[in-house]
Amino acid sequence: MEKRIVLHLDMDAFFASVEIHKNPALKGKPVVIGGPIEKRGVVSTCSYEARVYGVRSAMPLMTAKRLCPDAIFIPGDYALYREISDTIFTLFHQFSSQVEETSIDEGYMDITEESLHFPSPLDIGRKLKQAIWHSTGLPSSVGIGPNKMVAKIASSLKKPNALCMVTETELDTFLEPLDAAVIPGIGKVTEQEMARLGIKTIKDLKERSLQELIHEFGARGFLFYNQARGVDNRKVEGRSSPKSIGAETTFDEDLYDITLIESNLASLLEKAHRRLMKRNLKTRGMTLKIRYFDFKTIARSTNIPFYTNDLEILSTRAKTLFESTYPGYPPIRLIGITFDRLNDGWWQPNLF
Ligand code: TTP
Ligand code: MG
Repeated sequence: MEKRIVLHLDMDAFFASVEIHKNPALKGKPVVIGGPIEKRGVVSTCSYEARVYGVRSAMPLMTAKRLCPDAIFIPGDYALYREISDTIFTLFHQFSSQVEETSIDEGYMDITEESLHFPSPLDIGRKLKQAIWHSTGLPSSVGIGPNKMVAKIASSLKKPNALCMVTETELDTFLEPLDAAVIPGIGKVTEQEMARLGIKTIKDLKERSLQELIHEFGARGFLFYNQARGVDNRKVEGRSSPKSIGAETTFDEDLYDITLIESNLASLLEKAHRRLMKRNLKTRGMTLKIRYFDFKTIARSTNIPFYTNDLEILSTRAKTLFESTYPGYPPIRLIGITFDRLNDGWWQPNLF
């Protein structure tokens, strides 16, 4: 594998930082996103001031309240975070042509080529952080390394407001003293299993033979063996997810009966929705396509201010879009509905 330089960006306390930027009176205070407190729910994220008290993402709000009674609880404004995320990634794409968005506030870019134009790759990281700061007022952390794993560890270690680079020659001295649990993919359970085997640091992990690791962890043992040596050959690549998902149908004969067309549209919508669910995706955009009897084809789009996979919301939107598009003539030959602006929804908190 030829040498690469990979940059990882992760915004600091993203949702909380947006709220603090919006209302500077919150600066320096423990801020918890997720609420309102009397409803059941979990912490989406919290400011670093709240983390001192042990508050963490995905923790029940009641627990957060107990740990940090003085925290300021703010219900999330998801549409706003999404919008700011779009701004951040628009900037992100300006720094490299090889970019991979991995969540609402996190992504990788391959800067092997771009680095040739700067004294150090760190300059790219610094410029990126500044660009984000100037256009959003938000703090971010950047890690740079010879691969994705090292870049991610580098950005997370010195959070918040980190800018950290690890070169090939520094790899061993950087990794060895760290807890094995900093390796992405080693969760609580694996961490405990490793502890049982006397493995705490990456150095400990490195001292185990490949055979032993495979014996203990199966196929993952091989992965751990490589990771302990700072080896990670995953490429930075754009989403493999589709850009859009939809369904369309051509009628046996051209239709102008609105009720009939609407019921066809409803079943197409359900079909497209099933495809969305199957791929575990959500959408915030929808396009209606209509081809008339004379093959003239039109497309009308609508935006949804948040990602959703809710059938009812999508059905209502589709119906409204159709009603505002089709006046009852001319006869329709083909109709289709497409969900675009897709994203995985794993990080979307329940409260939205
Ligand atoms: P993270 O990057 O994991 O967290 P963060 O940006 O808040 O804090 P850090 O400085 O440690 O990076 O997630 C990004 C956003 O995604 C976060 O601000 C809120 C949301 N999120 C949830 O809603 N639920 C969750 O369980 C997690 C982990 C994140
Ligand atoms: Mg983050």
